[in-house]
Amino acid sequence: MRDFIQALPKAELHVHLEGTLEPEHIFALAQRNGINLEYKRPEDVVAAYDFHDLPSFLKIYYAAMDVLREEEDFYELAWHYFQRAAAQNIVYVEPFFDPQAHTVRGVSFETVINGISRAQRDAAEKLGVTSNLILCFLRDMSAESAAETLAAVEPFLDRIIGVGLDSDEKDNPPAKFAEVFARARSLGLKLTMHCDVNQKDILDHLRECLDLIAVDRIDHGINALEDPTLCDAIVERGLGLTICPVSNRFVVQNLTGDEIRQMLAKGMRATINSDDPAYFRAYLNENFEALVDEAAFTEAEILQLVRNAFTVSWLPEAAKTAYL
Ligand code: ES4
Ligand code: ZN
Repeated sequence: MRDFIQALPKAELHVHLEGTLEPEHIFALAQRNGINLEYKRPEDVVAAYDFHDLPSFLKIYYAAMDVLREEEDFYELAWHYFQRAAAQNIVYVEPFFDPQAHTVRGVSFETVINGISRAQRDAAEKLGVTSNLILCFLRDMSAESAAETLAAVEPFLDRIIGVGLDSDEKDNPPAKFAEVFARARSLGLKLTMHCDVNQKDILDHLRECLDLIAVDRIDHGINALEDPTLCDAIVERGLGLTICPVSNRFVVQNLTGDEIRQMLAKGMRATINSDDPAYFRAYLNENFEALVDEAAFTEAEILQLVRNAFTVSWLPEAAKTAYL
């Protein structure tokens, strides 16, 4: 089964580039940038990964990215991820990045996007891994800050394919960002949003995603299963859901194997993804392997999940068919 998973050409649609920052790289960047770490060795960093819910994860995630300062740092971050992707036979990625997490620290938007874009070009040329970038707004920041971020990206519109919404979902509903997402759509960008498991008001968030924002995809979205009307709407619109099994195991203590099967049975286009692989210690193949080990997923199910990812990707139709 491991060989089967490894050999399949795959797409990944839900991976935060900042969530691919490996402990060894945190140390190398801290040294290069003259930053003092409170840890002595990379193993100590991993030992301090104590996630039991989203806020406990986000605290560690934002603290670590302080080592990312220069364009070269962002280049290396993305380049290292693309190398891992290539090694796992991932041929296409739509990675997220969180510009506001850097601009609030005084790192310019240009520094971030130039480093990442250069790694994308090198990955396409040297590794055969192609990618289209998704800019995520931080939902625990203001709608005004999101609007300013969108304005900052306008000179770089050809470098991103869509916008997303991540960070702490509690009391930060999709409606808060209706205006900025409408503006993003008018600029020709695709729209997606995190609808995370176990958030209160999650069904309201999902309904807002569909009815108010009219998203092109949903990140996570497992709770849709609680409402048949939502499931029907998702099937009817052919919307993809980017499920992250190992991330869910950390954040909500559930791998969601049963729920993924229910989605497939209903014709909902579930896909498998790694979310923050450096933190959850599982890249894409390990997420599939977890489904095999813990929920006995079959080759046919894995194949369906991989095909779904290409189908609901934002590749041009002609490019998709090459993979399907
Ligand atoms: C995230 Cl697991 C998760 N949830 C929400 N926002 C995020 N950003 C990075 N990882
Ligand atoms: Zn995520």
